[in-house]
Amino acid sequence: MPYRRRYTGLIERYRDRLPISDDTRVISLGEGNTPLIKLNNIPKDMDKDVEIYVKYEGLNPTGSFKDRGMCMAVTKAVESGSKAIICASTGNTSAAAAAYAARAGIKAFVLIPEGKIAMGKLAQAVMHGAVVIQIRGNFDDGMQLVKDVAEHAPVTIVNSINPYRLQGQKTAAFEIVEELERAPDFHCLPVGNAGNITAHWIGYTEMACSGEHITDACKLCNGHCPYSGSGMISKRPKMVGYQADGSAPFMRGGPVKDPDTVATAIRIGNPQSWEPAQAVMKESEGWFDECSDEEILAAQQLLATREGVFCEPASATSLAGAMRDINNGKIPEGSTVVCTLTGHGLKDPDIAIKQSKVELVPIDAKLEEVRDAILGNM
Ligand code: AN7
Repeated sequence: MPYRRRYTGLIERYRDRLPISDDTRVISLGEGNTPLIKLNNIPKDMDKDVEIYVKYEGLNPTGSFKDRGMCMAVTKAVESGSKAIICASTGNTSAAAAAYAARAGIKAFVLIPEGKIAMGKLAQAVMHGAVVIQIRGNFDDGMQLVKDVAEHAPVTIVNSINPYRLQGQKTAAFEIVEELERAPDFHCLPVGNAGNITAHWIGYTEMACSGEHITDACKLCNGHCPYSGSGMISKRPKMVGYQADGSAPFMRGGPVKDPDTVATAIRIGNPQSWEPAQAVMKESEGWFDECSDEEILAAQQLLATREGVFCEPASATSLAGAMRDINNGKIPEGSTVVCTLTGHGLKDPDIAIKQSKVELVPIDAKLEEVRDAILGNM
């Protein structure tokens, strides 16, 4: 048997491309290495000649892409001697922060908007022993409070304003390039704070880097440009960011006061990575657009019923937008498209059940009744 190294997470995998030293204690749960699934049925249904892949980030240890960033943020927090981390969150960041803090043996404080967080995410934060602080306010209020309180208490912020978060998250782009042996033509993501779309651009840019700082966004790599001189890819993708229409500050040209959407993960009105995301769009020649809640839920259901992939509502925004732009020709036929599915469908079971048309009426536990139930639905 050939010796194969056990996969132990993205920090070990990409150690030479991350700000990690030999004696750093790595806090990992085996994050990364997620499947890039080629859609079989949806492109056929659309009658379009496009290759659509979904990067299923819901298969990370806590069920979202946040684990990529959180392993780096917590590893660096522990390295610097921090005993506590803090974040504001629409749910997934708090779940990841809680889990990685538990793993590291430090404390996690999480600020969440009252009543607007999916049940699975709340369960995770509670289960991992985080101190959960519910505020009468939204994510944006929580983010401001976190910034303020961090000046008065010995806590490390692990929201994506922590630069190590984006360093971890850039590795998703590495994995995609390694699998496709090139960059896709278009990379579509749901956008909230715009940290993840920025992180992907850093990743692609490092892979395209031929030794010089070629662009403004490229400088975001902070000198961690291991591909320097190699130029693994010759072309970077156009980055496309989709927001929920009730929560679309990038489409309105500035912060939105009372953001609202069924996709609670991206219910964010004042994106923390505003400037970098604008640079990403300019450099990649990509664009922002918005999707309605109906489009988002329809795409979520389509993925589940036609492809067997269950993602949370916010995640489906990437496919909802991509399908519209494929249909209207903005994404032309012949393109290779990657849509990031940021979180697992099990995060938000309430939404799934609520939109389901299946009637859960019990029948008698008798052969005839079960047989009729089957034959009546063939
Ligand atoms: C499933 O957990 O901001 O554009 O506090 O959970 O990088 O903010 C979540 C964001 C997309 C948006 N999809 O990513 C939080 C939080 C899912 C998410 C996003 C989030 P960014």
